[in-house]
Amino acid sequence: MKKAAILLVLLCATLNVASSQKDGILPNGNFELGPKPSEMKGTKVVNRHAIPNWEISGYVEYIKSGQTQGDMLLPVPQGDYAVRLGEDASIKTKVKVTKGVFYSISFVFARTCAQEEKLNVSVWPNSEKNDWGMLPLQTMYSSEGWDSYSWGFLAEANVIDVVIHNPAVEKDPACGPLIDFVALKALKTPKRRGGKVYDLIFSIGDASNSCEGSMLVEAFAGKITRQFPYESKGKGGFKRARLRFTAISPRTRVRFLSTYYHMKSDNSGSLCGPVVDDVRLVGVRNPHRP
Ligand SMILES: [Ca+2]
Repeated sequence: MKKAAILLVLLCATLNVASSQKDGILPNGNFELGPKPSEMKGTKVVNRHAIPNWEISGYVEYIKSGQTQGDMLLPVPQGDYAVRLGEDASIKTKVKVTKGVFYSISFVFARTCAQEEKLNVSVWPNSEKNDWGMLPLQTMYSSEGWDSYSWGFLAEANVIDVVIHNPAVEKDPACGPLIDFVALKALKTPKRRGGKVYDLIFSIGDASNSCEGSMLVEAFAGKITRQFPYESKGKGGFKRARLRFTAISPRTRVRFLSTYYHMKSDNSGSLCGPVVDDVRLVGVRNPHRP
């Protein structure tokens, strides 16, 4: 009896943690909880509310690790299950956040058979017109066959909808990307003003994964673009880089681009590239000093 009581207390504690969103994975953001067999037709999910914590629309499949499609293994990025977004399909979840705070939403995806895939990440409510993240999934940079993406947004309410949508109209509806491990993180943002000078400071390096060669990272901020070369031996290492720019509006888009294609030198045929890390924004008090 005592054991049962302790178990109940633990269970309540767990439920309490799950109901208010902290930094990290969203409730069932790894899709390990799935539909009942009666809510699926083959791999296709047939009930909008069959996946706990999520609402689906369109051709959504629930994929178990090890599953194949023809000769192709469908790589589940994390755990035993992931969802696959087919033609014009989307998944949506409600998240408790803090109004006025910036967040980044991240997820892991794996491409399957479609050539040019894109995912549209959006949140609701959103007072800004045409403000969503259209993320092209064109290259896989990790040898395991999946990669992670993130997108930043401002929470305009204390409860928001997060939507991941595959806008593609493929000939084969079952040809979309696998999605897994959807997570949210609150971002600390410095107060920014138009006309003020900032330094964008970051590290460029390699992941010690046999990705060798002359690499080039282009950084964009405000009206400024600069190229930062990095010689990679594929054995780890990094250098610090700095881009000084003047903010032209209260919100400035910052972008990094890897200019070249690289392949690992281990004959795996995997595409790879430079690593950008530890990005900081620092206000410059005396911009005329070097
Ligand atoms: Ca999973």
